[in-house]
Amino acid sequence: MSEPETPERPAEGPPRRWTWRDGLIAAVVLANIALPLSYYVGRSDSPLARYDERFAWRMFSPVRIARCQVDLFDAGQAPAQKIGLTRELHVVWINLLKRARPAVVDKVLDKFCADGGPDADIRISMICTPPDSSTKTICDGVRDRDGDGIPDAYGTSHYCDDMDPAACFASECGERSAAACYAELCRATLLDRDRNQCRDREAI
Ligand SMILES: [Ca+2]
Repeated sequence: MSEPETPERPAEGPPRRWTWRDGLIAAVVLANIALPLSYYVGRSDSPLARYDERFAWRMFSPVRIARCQVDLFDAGQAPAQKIGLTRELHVVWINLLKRARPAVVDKVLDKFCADGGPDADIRISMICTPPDSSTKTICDGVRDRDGDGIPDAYGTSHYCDDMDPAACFASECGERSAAACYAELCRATLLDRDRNQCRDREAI
């Protein structure tokens, strides 16, 4: 009886070398991790930076639904004149302004400051809904039809679980009035009208 034949092991070739293709793939993967990571780590202190999610992982981000009230004023004349944005800017720029895109804010201020010459005095007011406002019942509105001091939204909010509306309101706003609580939790002033943006551009 003959011995079963042992299959021959394939000859081992030289170890695989790192090619330029491997380097290219690694670079693309690294860039796709590093770019979004920069939104979460080492982000600028500017209040606008949180709203700039172009390179972030934003699948579940509430920032996308945040909206801002933006007004520009020409204070180089007295009294200061509100600038008609729809007359001066394309609607796409206005929509991006309302999403607090820092690069867009910067370019818009560049334009109006340049238009106004060396003594230009352009002010901007930007008040936004904070990204986490969608999880706060008070941000659904302060209307109180029955006049019991509790905003009506607390009667239907799924954030209240088994709490009664008064307890739910107190758990979110404490001793604050509905109006004060709304102003604090649902409206964030990102840019204040008090500053001449043409003189202090590095603040953006
Ligand atoms: Ca009520």
